[in-house]
Amino acid sequence: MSSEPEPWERTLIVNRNSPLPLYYQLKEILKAKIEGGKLKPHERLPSETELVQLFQVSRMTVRQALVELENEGFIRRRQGQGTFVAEPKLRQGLLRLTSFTEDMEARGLRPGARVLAVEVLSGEEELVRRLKAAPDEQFVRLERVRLADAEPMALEISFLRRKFCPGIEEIDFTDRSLYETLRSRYGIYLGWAEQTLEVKLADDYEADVLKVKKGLPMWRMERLTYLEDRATAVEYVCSTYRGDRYKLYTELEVRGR
Ligand code: 16G
Repeated sequence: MSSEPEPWERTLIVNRNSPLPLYYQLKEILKAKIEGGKLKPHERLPSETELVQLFQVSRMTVRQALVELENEGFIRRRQGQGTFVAEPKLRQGLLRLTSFTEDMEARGLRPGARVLAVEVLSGEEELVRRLKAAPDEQFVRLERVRLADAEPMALEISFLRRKFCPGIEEIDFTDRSLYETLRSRYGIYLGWAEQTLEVKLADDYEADVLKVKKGLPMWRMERLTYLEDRATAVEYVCSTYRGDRYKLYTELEVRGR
């Protein structure tokens, strides 16, 4: 009657003599199962009560481990349904100037957007300064929630110098790439960008539009995008990407080799 043991039976027991807190040990054990592929995306985790019994720890310990695993994007908890292993994070390279649409298509995901606002602005000193524009220039502000297979991934607020794309405020960007539109309709080829990255916590507004919990760690990216001359800035973007769905990737080289 002996069959393959359940993966849970082989579970490493938390070490009570370790200086590491029990919740942390439990979290690391669960994380290792997820990262090692023993627990697959969408698979259901044992309930809180079952975890209490399996690991012989308190309910508080289990809860704290689950809260942190959720904040780090390893699991999803669905009200009334249980706890499930999340999809692996999307790996976003930092070296190529790509559009959201290109990034999603390269991964086999369907790109989309929910347009929250489009407006024409003028007399914006801050934008004039950032984009090195003339003081009387107009800008188009486009605010979108970006979707991957209908799941909200990021909030993007783009400011475009209107003189390069007059009338762009009339276009519906629900199912359309901004960069592709700049190329095909306005003959604007973006060639270079500067980007900064910071960490922030989701505020009320971001939590609401991205359907995440307030306080979720987020990547905040600011991008200034230039024409191929690397001198004429066309777009300034402030984006907030979900920290639980993205990991950033870069390559490093030893100098001088
Ligand atoms: C990327 C860009 C954003 C750009 C958008 C255009 C960041 C960090 N990067 O998400 O600057 O506006 O692509 O995407 O936000 P689209 O061509 O699919 O509209």
